[in-house]
Amino acid sequence: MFTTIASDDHQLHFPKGELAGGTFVRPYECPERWTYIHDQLKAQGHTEFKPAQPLATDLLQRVHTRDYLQFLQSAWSEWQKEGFDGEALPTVFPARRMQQRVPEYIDGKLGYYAMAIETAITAGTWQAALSSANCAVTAQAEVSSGNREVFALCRPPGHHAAADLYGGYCFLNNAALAAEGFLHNGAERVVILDVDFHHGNGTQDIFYQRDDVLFISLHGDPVHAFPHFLGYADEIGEGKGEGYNLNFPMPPGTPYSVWSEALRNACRATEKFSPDALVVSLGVDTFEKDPISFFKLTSDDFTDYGELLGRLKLPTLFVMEGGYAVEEIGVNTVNVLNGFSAVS
Ligand code: OKP
Ligand code: ZN
Repeated sequence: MFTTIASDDHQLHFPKGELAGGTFVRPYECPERWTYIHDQLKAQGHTEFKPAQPLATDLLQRVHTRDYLQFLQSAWSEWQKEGFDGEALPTVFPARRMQQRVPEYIDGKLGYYAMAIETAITAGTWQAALSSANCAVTAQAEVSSGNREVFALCRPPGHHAAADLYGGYCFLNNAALAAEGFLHNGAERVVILDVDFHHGNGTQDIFYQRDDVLFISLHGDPVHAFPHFLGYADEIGEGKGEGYNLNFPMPPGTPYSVWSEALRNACRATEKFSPDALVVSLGVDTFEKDPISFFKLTSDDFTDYGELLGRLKLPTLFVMEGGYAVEEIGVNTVNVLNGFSAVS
């Protein structure tokens, strides 16, 4: 039986609008996602839930910059101070040949710290993002103390958030914080395996120059898929991090037969690295019916790859990322955990 670390505070982040296709739509990343997963865990006998403990500030600062954390905490009040009616969204960016310095006015700050504009900041965003990070790190501590079946039901997700960038529904990088937590608790090497449909640009960037965390991501080719500007196969790491970043971009329509071959390669690379812990950035937006993604996994495929992960026999933490076919998000997520349990 899996132990789930979850927090009700996720519901404090519920933006009304996401800019998609040129209009505001109800955000794909919505509170019911959490509820469907929560209910499915209970329905399938994963009935142990534990609350999140507050994480240490110095851990937070190992992943994110101080100025970025300060920005996230004060963005909503700075926005409100201007008397704006809507939710906080950026409109202007430090694009090529413009200065990379932090302005004082909130419009400028939003653009400076954003990597995408679909993600609104609202009154409860910071508290929700922090609760999500707390879930990841509390769950990591649970794995470090010997529990072999732990799931961090994080919402909002984290893998697009870099040291000083938010966007793609992400604010704090939950998986990166968990990896840092493992290192802090004595691990020498950690693998972060990102199976979300989207490339984990934030996680890649955070560990790009390091050889103690191997980042592996399977995702929609950025030529066609968000986040578009990172996630190519030639991104292999830099400096002493060279060789410790591994991307598997795949084209529209990719079926499980192809996707699972990439996962087998990822598992071989993981074994070769011989990590002390594995963090799985678990997004289930690889599902065939996902409304914003283009892979073709079926619900049974999730069980199958859960088994592949279980066969690694590593201390493993599952951290929730994306998945937007809300009716099936619970089943697909729990299928991965059940597959893992069946063999581990
Ligand atoms: C977050 B996670 C859709 C464009 C994509 C952002 C997607 C963020 C995905 N109109 N918008 O990796 O699941
Ligand atoms: Zn995703």
